[in-house]
Amino acid sequence: METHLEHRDIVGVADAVLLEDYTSEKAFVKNLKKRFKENIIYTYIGPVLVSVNPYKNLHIYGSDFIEKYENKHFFEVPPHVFAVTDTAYRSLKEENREQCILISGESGSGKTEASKKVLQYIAEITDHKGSVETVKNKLLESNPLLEAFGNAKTNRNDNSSRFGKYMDVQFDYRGFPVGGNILNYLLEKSRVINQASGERNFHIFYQLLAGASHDELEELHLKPNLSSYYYLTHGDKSNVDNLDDKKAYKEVVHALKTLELRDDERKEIFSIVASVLHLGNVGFTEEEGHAHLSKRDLVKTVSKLLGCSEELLVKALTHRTISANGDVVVTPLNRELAIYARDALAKAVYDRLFTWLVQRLNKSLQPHDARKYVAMGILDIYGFEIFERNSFEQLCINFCNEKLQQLFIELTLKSEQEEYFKEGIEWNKVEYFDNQVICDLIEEKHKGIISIMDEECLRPGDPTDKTLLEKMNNSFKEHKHYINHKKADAKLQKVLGREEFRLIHYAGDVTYNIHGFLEKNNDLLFRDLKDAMSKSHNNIIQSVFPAKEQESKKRPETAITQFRISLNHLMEILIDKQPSYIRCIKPNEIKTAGLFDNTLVNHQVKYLGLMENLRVRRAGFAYRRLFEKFLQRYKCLCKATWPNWHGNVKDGVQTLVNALGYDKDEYRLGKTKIFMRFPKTLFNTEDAFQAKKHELATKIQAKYRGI
Ligand code: AOV
Ligand code: MG
Repeated sequence: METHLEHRDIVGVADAVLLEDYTSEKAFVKNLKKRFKENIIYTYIGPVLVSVNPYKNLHIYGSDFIEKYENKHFFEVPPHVFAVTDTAYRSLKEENREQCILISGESGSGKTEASKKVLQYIAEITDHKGSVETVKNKLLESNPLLEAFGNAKTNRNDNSSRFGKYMDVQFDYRGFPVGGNILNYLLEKSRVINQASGERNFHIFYQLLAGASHDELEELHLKPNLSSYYYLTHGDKSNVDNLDDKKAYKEVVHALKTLELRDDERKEIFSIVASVLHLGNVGFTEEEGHAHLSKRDLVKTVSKLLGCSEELLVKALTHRTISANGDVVVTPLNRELAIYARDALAKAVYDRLFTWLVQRLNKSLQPHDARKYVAMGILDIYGFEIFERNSFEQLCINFCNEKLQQLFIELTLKSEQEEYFKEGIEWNKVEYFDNQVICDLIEEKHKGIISIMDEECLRPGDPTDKTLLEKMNNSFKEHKHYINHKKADAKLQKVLGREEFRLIHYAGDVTYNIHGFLEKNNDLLFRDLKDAMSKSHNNIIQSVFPAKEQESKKRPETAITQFRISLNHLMEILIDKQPSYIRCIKPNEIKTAGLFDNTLVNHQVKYLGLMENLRVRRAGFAYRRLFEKFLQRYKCLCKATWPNWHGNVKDGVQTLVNALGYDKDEYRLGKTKIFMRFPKTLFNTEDAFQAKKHELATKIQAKYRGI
């Protein structure tokens, strides 16, 4: 990709590579701010797009903008997510290269919105008829659908993605989208049963209660009253000002139709959603250490909605069957364990419904024939997050962001290095912070946090969160990125509690509370419940709780190990594709338009490695241009190359730069491209070109007038 140059914005510079003082973070942030104040949210660092969340609707995504970007060279138009998409799309179409658009940034920085713009652009510039149209609608509508089930209001973002998503859009040889495939990563299912203060459960619960008709609700035994449901009352934030749950429900129903889900499937989905709400209200009393259901009627409703036997469900919620050495023992649960079983069921049912939904969408998005297609992948994950209290889920989410940062480092530095190498140009390496050390701390075999956690989960005896933390504290005593409470005291940093540990992530320090780690990682659902579910008449429930699962003797992988495996698989998919990068920045913590918090932005610029990115881009040569393009544009500036150069194109460029008087140190000629070190060199050339163009135009005008 070539460097954005010709377009020099009135406000700030469109490509940070053009900054005079490119090493200064202050100058970089100042440039972003200047542009942000003028509602210009996009800026490049070479080919990387930096986007600052405007927190207001800007009129920059309409059909006028689509037209402005379609089929234009990256450097001929101002920075935009459409320009990045167009470039990737053309490379896919013309060179048949698989693409991926990698979107990163912290929670609330605008990743999901950016991913939607990418898809919107693709949909608008491709064919508008027939089967392609159907595919596009399906692709577009998969978004509100998955957001309804997988997004929620958090304290960082009113529409926060609580799952990771990688979506491939598949194109045929004409460049028309013919299908798609979605991979989903670890849904934050603990949200189903509990939410932090100020947060909500997944959107769909509120949407269903606000949008379903009286009859529909009646059929599901629901009341349109949020406070009736225990699982919705924790966060104490039922209504979000800018979310219209009623309207969203209609969109969900519409999307289900577009994606060709049948009515019976829709009914089963909503039965399951409703069953979770009822399940939350199931209470227990305890007598002599045995749990009893306090509202038996509710279990009847739940079993009806889940299509399973009431008797089996009642038993499974209050008892546990354990088989050991061929003996089968049924023991009653106490109240605490019964509540645990209930919550585990609610989480499992919802989580598996979500995965089922993704698979169902994939079925609907599958191309009609099995030819080989070229794909453009769009990666939109949950961003790095730090809350007041951080738990197992935050560790998973932040680990995922570490992996993505690792990929960014590898691909941006690697591709840059490769280009110099390929073109035979000398290059000195730029130093940067490599977060591999943090990835290792978390995932290294036999030594990392994940290994220790899994070991503790599987250890016979009585492993607890406390023993896990002790082991981690011991193992990582000397590790630079791991702080235990003793180290924290010694360094007089913010004091850590005895249940806490702190990781120095690439994006900031996060204090995790160990409480619940083992349980969440174990992710245990008693077999009695699985058994009851596997015999369900609800087709979805039956398919997501297969009887086979019961038969398997092998212990399933722990939650974090499954996540690690799927992330590493994702990295393998991504590394083979041609990447485009969108780096999202959050301008303030209060979701407000027009407010640019310098400190906050500074911090993100630092950890996203944007300055290193810029330095690498500038260390060698800020600009590069194919010989043909360079010669074509500037040939009028030299008598020998004007109007046409007939020899070898590299010689033509050499002749031209000699005539332009470039200093030896200012440029290099590679094998196919000219590389320039300073912005000024090309600016001067561009200015000379503009002047010449003007002069020629005036001459022509004068000539015509003369006639
Ligand atoms: P995220 O995906 O990066 O966070 P979103 O894309 O959901 O963040 O953006 C958060 C909110 O910011 C959106 O709901 C919009 O209100 C606003 N916003 C973002 N980008 C734009 C834009 N280009 N124009 C206008 N408003 C925008 V998370 O999913 O929490 O990591 O897990
Ligand atoms: Mg998101």
